[in-house]
Amino acid sequence: MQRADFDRIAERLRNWGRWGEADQRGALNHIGPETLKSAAAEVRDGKLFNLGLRFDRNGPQPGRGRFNPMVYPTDLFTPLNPAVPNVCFADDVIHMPLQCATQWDALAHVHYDGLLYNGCNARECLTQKGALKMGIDHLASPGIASRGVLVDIARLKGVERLAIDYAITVDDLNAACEKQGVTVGVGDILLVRTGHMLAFTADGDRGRFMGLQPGLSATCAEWAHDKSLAAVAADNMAVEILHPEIFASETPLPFHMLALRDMGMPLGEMFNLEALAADCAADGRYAFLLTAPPLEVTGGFGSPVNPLALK
Ligand code: UVW
Repeated sequence: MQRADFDRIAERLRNWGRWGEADQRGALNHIGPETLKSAAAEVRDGKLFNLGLRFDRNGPQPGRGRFNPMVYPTDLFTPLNPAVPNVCFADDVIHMPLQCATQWDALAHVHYDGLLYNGCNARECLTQKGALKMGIDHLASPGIASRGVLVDIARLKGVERLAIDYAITVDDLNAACEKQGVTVGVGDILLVRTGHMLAFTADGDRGRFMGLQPGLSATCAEWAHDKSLAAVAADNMAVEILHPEIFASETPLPFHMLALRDMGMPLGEMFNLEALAADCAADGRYAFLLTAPPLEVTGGFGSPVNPLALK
């Protein structure tokens, strides 16, 4: 995408000031009491789906840059009272990038032209102590829960997984909603299934999972804006398509920039949608209650999350 085209879209989508000059929650402001009540009303069958990957050494990171979590016991068989040695506890510590597996991107995660969401100056906000503004803590309190809607683009296209160079279009999103008989409403969180997760969970191919991948095209940000979505999450690493031509352009990661920086819309990555998608296809219900609270890491640029879908 040429920078001039990107700028035209960015200007139309920009939510700066919409929820006040001091706002740090962005599109999550779309989630009001009505959205939460409609989300709760989607729980009818008592079904629960865990959309998170495990946090351990066998995670999706292939070993360059970000790494997989390392968990060490710090106490094992430690007596609570040395005088009573048969009553013990175990504790542990984890060393991990906040971005290594299923996670939310904070609004501070990306920026361009020196500015973050709501016009925050990146040089002033992004510090060695973390994000002084737009950190994940602002998304974590009071948390992220809403009505979730799954759009299964792989199923729409009749494939197990999309080809790695497939860019999901606005037409695809509309066609999936129509085929699935679901509408998205104000404050909903959209979950996009590409099938790319299977490169990791079925094939164990971390390099492929974290490499070039299918995902949303930049113009899908306009759809998300016009639908007043609160957040978008997907089963790949980047939500958007990762393609060499886009990386080489003037606007690498354009969906990230439009969503996080211009719209203030959080992105959820590496959500494992396989079991949920199979169930949605079986019962024809693609909407559910989604709870996905980030950890309240002060100034964090992201957070691991263990999202749950309830139907
Ligand atoms: C980057 O790689 C910058 O972002 P993400 O992990 O959010 O895709």
